[in-house]
Amino acid sequence: MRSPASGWALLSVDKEPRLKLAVQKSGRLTDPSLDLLVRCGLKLSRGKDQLMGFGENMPLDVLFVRDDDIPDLVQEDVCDLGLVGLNVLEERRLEMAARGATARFETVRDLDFGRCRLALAVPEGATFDGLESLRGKRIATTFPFMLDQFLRRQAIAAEIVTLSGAVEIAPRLGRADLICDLVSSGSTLQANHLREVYTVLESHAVLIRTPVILSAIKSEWVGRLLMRIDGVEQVKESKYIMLHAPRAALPAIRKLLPGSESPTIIPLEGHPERVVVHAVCRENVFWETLESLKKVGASAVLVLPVEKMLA
Ligand code: PRT
Ligand code: ZN
Repeated sequence: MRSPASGWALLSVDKEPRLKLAVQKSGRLTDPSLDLLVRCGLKLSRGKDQLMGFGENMPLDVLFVRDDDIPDLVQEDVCDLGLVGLNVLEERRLEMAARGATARFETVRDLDFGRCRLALAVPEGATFDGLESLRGKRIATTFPFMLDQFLRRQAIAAEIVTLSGAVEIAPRLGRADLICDLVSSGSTLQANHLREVYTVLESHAVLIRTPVILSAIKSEWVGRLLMRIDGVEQVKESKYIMLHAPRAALPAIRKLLPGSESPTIIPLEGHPERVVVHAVCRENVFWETLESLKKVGASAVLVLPVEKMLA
């Protein structure tokens, strides 16, 4: 953990009302964060040092940093916005609270990427009969503050072994009885003969903002960015579906279209008993759905991805 305050302050002195958004420089959140920004219409050119990306078509620059630095960069108003994992935010918030300080970053959007969970995992052969089994055990983690809060809430006395990485090998090295670490696919646990037994926190990426009141121009751009993010998040799984169907089959078809509100029904020229249906489905449309649609009389079924949506 580095304190960004003095070094980064130099970057915030320019007079141009350009937004600064902190993004992880190199890690699991980098590609999905940049992908989100591209979908929001941002064209970014990156300098040679790759520390900063310049928004060519929006007054928004991206600062590439370690994810652990993002909460402080934002709450110290060096950056206006930041994209970071909820797990990093929560740990920082609790760490500050332990020192009697209050975190000042504000969460503005929960995002649909960076999904993982902070979970307890025990060696494969070990017995686990619920949280009572944790009593008196040594638990290795890189998130001591979240683990401490969890143990206190459960009124369980256990020893927290704080590590800076490679938590999954701690039980094998005899440094801990079990671990509390981030899990996504579970393959790291499996490879290390560990069994996931309890979720402490469900995490995902979040967009945070500075507590400071922004200038009118910056505020307007934050508003526009949020609206675009909402549009991108809305259409992620959405599909545009078009089909022909007997008018009589419309109630059955409506039931089959996943997450669609009010489909558009258009008469089919020369076929009074048949109609064209256009609908936006907010969920993915699987082959099984298409087969069921065919069974109730649909034909000429087309499924298209939705790129943008503005409510
Ligand atoms: O260098 P920097 O400090 O910026 O990066 P970092 O190494 O601290 O973070 P990084 O890139 O590993 O993760 C960034 C963020 O991605 C995390 O803070 C989480 O919010 C999110 N995230 C999502 C994950 C995972 N999934 C994840 N699986 N972060 C870490 N892991 C690790 C986990 O610690 C374990 O080692 O992946 C391993 C388990 O993965 P599975 O798929 O085998 O279960
Ligand atoms: Zn990190």
